[in-house]
Amino acid sequence: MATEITPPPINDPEAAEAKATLETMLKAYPAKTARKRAKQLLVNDPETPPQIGANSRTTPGIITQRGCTYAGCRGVVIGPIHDILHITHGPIGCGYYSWLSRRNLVRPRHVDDTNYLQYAMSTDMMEEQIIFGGEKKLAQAIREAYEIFHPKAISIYSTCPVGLIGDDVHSVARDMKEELGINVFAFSCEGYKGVSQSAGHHIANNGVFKHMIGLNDEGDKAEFNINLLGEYNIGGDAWAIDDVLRKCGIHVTATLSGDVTYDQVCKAHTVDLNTVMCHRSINYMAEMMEKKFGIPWIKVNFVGAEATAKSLRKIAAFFQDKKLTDRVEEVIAQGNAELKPIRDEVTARCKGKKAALFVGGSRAHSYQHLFSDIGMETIAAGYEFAHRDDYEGRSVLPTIKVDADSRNIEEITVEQDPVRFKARKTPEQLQALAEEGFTFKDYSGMMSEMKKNTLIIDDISHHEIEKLVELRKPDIICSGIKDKFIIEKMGIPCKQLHSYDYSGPYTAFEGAANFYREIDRMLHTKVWSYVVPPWLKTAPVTTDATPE
Ligand code: CFM
Repeated sequence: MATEITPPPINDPEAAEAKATLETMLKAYPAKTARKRAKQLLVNDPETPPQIGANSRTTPGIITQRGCTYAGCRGVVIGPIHDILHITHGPIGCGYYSWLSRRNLVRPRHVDDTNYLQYAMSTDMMEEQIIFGGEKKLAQAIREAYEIFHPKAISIYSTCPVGLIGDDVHSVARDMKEELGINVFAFSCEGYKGVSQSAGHHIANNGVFKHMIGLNDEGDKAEFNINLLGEYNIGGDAWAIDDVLRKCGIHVTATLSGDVTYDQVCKAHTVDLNTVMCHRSINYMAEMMEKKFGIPWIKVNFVGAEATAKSLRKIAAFFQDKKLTDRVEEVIAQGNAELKPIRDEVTARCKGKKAALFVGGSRAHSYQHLFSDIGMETIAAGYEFAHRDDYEGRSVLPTIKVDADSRNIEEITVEQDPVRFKARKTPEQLQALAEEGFTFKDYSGMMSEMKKNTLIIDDISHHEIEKLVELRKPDIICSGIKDKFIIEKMGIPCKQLHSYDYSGPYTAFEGAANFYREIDRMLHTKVWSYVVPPWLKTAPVTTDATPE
């Protein structure tokens, strides 16, 4: 029996088709699983976004794209800070699989700059530590790492067994901080701690805020001084954004955490505005910095030409400075002029083609802008681990139920700093901004920017991807390494939107040009015509073929 997805559409064949696709996907599941999945498979309505069952546990047995809490903390948010040592406390596998697997690029500023990102450090827990405890081995590893590298700071990450046996990583960090005289801090980011890597982002935000933000009050001297939060420099994205901001005269003190140093993070609280790229991974930090130091935040997006222009204009509007506004307009005009011939050429070939995007907690939304730039429509999209607000918009935040899995993650209490809190705008300035229609924290989520009756699929499974390809035949799918080759064996190109398949950057005007060309190339290479998808193969499969 098919599970009910949405109320039956009245005289809307498009909605009926969308609903039928989702029902076909659900048919293979046992009734209980289908009921749960039905809350995560929706037909979109941009006017009144339907409620989605996001950030819930994946049913065991379903092949998910998700990662673990340790990955979100160590790998995503803190790992890219390149001049502190990152030590994984756990068996060697966790350290090994988080070694250089994310393309958060770094380039040294000076010849004597430190970059530890090519190292994988682990306490290499063995049976003995699992039985008798691993705190001594951890302390020893910290000492050893310090003696070899003399870093400015050391960060420790707990893996699953550490939480199970109860090692107190925080007290080890405190002792070592005292012994070595450098900043040492730890994260209880055991893989099982939350339903996905999203919990690790939250834990990381708390730790960065507690142990790094605010340590150095000597800020950079710049007229228009901002941070770029939630930008990790995958394939050089942060560099492309920084280039365009620099042309406008906007200074970035810290990018959290793409190509960033420990010192930059320590003075991040001195800026006047926080701009947030990836809302999912860093919204906690933006909120905490506002509360403690008075830094307001706005959502930005530098993926796509229109989005880049809109974000630059919004930053300029915040500073209420004519000079800056003029320069921003010049940069936008120049960027668009350079981009236009490429965009036109690619649009002529790609217009009308269909994309589907399943990635992370941010890009499934932002990359739709790049596709619409070249006349392509996104027919289905979904996040791996985002929450309801990333789909439905921040206005639903008060209605999100806190379940046992979210209660597991510490909510730190942040208070206004009695000395360092400084309102960045006077009430009059805020009034003027409001009159111009300027809004802070205005993230409206993915659904309101997608067409009516498009498919929204949260935490998509391999089975559902196969059905999507079979039934809706997208011309390209953006996803990750776990799906890439399954999709390509079905004759559909798959662009990896986590790692960018060795290329990038894809942000700002420069990145847009790169992406248009890449999609054009992938769509039009002849190789896909040689692939026969499994459902069109008629030859019987035999297992006893005699070799010639
Ligand atoms: Fe934010 Fe990211 Fe993403 Fe993310 Fe990620 Fe990533 Fe991502 Mo892979 S922080 S939510 S946990 S934009 S690693 S740089 S590509 S899943 S969509």
